[in-house]
Amino acid sequence: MADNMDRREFVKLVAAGAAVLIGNRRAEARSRAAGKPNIILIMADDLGYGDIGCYGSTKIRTPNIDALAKGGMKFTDYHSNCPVCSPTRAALLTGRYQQRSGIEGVVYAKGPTRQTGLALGETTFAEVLKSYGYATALFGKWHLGYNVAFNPAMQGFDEFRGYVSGNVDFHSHIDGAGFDDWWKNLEKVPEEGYTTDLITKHGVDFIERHKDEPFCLYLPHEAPHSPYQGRNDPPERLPGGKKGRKAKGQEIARAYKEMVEVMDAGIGRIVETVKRLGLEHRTFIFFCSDNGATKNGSNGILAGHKGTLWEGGHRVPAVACWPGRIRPGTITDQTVLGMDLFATMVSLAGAKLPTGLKLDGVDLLGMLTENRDLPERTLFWRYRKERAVRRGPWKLLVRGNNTMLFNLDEDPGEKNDLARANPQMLKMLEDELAAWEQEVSAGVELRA
Ligand SMILES: [Ca+2]
Repeated sequence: MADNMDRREFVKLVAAGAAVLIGNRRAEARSRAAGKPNIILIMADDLGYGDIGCYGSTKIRTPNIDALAKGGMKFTDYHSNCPVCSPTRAALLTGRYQQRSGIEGVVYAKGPTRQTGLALGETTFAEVLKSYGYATALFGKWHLGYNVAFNPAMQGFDEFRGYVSGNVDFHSHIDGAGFDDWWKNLEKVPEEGYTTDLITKHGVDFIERHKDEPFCLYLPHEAPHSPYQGRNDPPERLPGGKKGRKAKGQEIARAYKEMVEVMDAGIGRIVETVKRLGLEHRTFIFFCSDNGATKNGSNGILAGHKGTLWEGGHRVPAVACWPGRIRPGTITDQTVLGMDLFATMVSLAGAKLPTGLKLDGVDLLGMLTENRDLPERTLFWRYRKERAVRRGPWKLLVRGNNTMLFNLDEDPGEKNDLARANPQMLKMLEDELAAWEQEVSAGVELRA
């Protein structure tokens, strides 16, 4: 340090130099990513297999999601990694079974899990895309840690507006434990409005600001998760722990329908923005749910609901749209998991995985754009005392002491247990499950 320069000036100079270096690196990455497709990943919360028009709902109208399906690909066998929120999101963000990051259950607003979250050492798709020059944002629900140390801004998202808990009051934005939960990056910054509308507003604004560079926009919606509130319903959770009026009976069905339809209209505004800016042919849009519906929604022909490993707990709607790349009106019955999206997004961005990072999910790009078959694989779910294994049409389902086997091609409603009729298949899937459980519980690192 020069004698005539005080310490503060010196620190300022070093900081300015570092900022220039970081800025240069970002600019370099941005120029490398120029011309790469944009990514918009939209996820509903607790939306069931029978809850939208293109999946057979006659009660709820979803013309905008239906139009994405018509213009692209509809999945009949897409699954969330878990039948509840946080583990599904851990798998989606990391591209690996959530057992590897230790997020096997809901990160609750109350109790000891409030202090936990997705470890910063985990690599998220946002971090990979950001390092490759993508502008990244998350508007909506995080649910992978309450503490600011676990904030999305620490996990690769340039911008975050939304909530970190499992759900907030759609109007007051108070979480289930009574805390205000509306953030702008690392700070709580309140914002007036209906959660679904705010998510759409920030999404539209982000696309407009980033129309000239590749972006990855993640929009995890709150709809149709409880509390059941439409745009004009009163808040249920009030400041100071006071309780407002809560929807009951028929009001729940009415609010549920409105919640899905307002989300659908918001998706319409996102698509309209993409089209208006001329980005339609270079924007990949993926829509899915994070787990099956509760008893207040519909899982169509499927058995069970959120929180169970019956198909209704995790087989959910999913739609991909990318004009010019995905053939319109395609319906696929290939088995896909939420954790596959990481590898897919990295692939379509032309990016590379960080050295040594190995994903459980597979790249869907060839399947999406050329209708190629995915490699044969065995897939696993584990939640509380339930286990499920899929190989082709076969599903092993373990619920406590009850072990069942179904052929989902013939019996998607899981009514006809074939465990006794097909002991070889049962044994094979049980053995694969035991090997997988040993691998993930032994904490065998996938990093090479
Ligand atoms: Ca959920």
